[in-house]
Amino acid sequence: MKKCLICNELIDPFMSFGKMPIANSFLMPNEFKDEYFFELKAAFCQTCGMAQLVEQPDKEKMFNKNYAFFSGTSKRMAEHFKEFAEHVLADYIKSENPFIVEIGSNDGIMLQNFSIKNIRHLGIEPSLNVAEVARENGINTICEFFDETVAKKIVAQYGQADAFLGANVMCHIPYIHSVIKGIRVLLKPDGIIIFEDPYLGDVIQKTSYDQIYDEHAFLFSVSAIDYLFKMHGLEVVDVEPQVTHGGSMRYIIAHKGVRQVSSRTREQLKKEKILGLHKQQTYDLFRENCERSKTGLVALLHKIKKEGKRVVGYAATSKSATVTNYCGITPELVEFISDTTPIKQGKYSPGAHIPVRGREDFAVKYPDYALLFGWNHAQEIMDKEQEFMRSGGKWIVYVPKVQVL
Ligand code: JHZ
Ligand code: SAH
Repeated sequence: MKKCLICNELIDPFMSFGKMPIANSFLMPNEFKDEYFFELKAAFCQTCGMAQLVEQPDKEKMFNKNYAFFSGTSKRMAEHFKEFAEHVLADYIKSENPFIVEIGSNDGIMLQNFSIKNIRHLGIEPSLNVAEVARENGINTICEFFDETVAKKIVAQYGQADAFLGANVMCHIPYIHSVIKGIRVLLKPDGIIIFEDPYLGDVIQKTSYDQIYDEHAFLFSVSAIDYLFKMHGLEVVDVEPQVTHGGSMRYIIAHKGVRQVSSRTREQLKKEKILGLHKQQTYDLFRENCERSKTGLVALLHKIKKEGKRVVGYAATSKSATVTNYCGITPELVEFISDTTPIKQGKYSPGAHIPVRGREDFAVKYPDYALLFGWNHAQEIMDKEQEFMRSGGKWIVYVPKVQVL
């Protein structure tokens, strides 16, 4: 049995999704034979309540100079991070010359909102290609994996931070204790930690099992995050549910005793109890829901294939690696995946080896169905694909249930 990454107690997986590749490793046919796979197993710790992967590939295999996810591909997300940055400045920053630090800053989608106002900032981004996009836009970025050692270097060079921010990155880091020790060194005594990640409650309620893939070492809940930060003399003082990425939670954390804990935090903790996030049987039920979703999607794709209709995937998301590999979706069922990211185009999807092509190929001859792998961007995508729908094209979605729209 494996040990919990948070509290070191024994954990037992509640489900295996089978062999999985690196979700953001798009490849060429000559690379198929050496493709890396690991077993994607998820567990829930009965002691501290943290949902986590049992095995995760080395960080350099996932985050490197060829990282395929560029945050700027979604306009809606750029607006979201503008609002995030404005909220931080309006409600949490008091000092005159603040210093803002963000980990997992990627192409600078969030920090650009600080740099444009000439606010002192630093991004920490280990994937060199995306870090370089940020640097080209004048965003101060170091190319490192943040941990306690890096935190000490930052303090020596820049001094302590007023705010420590992160989006869709804290849940990616299995060595999270070192990250939190680093935050303690880096953060001013009255500083604030604000980060957001896909929320376990939404994943359970919507059976959005595709949030489980190599990069997501954890699926956070308020109770597990509070447990974890309290181990380090910090505490959750507020929470703000978000609609992004299919349902996320923003955590606002401070040194213990410095700020009042909001009633919203206590209410969310109560909701988690009602939802049964602390119970093993919730995860057993989730597994059954995943299996049902898989059976339904596979049956639908085979039925469409028999009718001689065309299906194209829409958005070669990281999440789609779990769906295609767990459900066994091959290029026979899904002709290609349309995606706007240049470095994914002309390559093949990890594991399932479905060709990835630019949006032009989607628009040149609309398919009968588009399988919406970017379901979390449904609004943004459907707004720009009106023509596809007018041509009679239909969407296939699988969250919260398999259906044709
Ligand atoms: P999207 C990534 O997940 C990885 P992914 C990571 N682990 C994470 O947690 C979240 O981001 C934050 C395409 N697209 O945002 C572009 C279109 O083609 O759901 C991208 O390839 N057309 C860090 O990969 C992909 O979708 C469009 O109109 O699951 C991004 O997918 C839009 C809006 C997107 O993230
Ligand atoms: N914050 C952006 C990017 C999320 S992608 C957004 O929400 O869109 C996750 C990013 O975290 C990747 O760019 C990856 O390179 C980075 N990352 C992974 N481990 C990290 C670590 N230890 N320290 C800092 N960044 C890390």
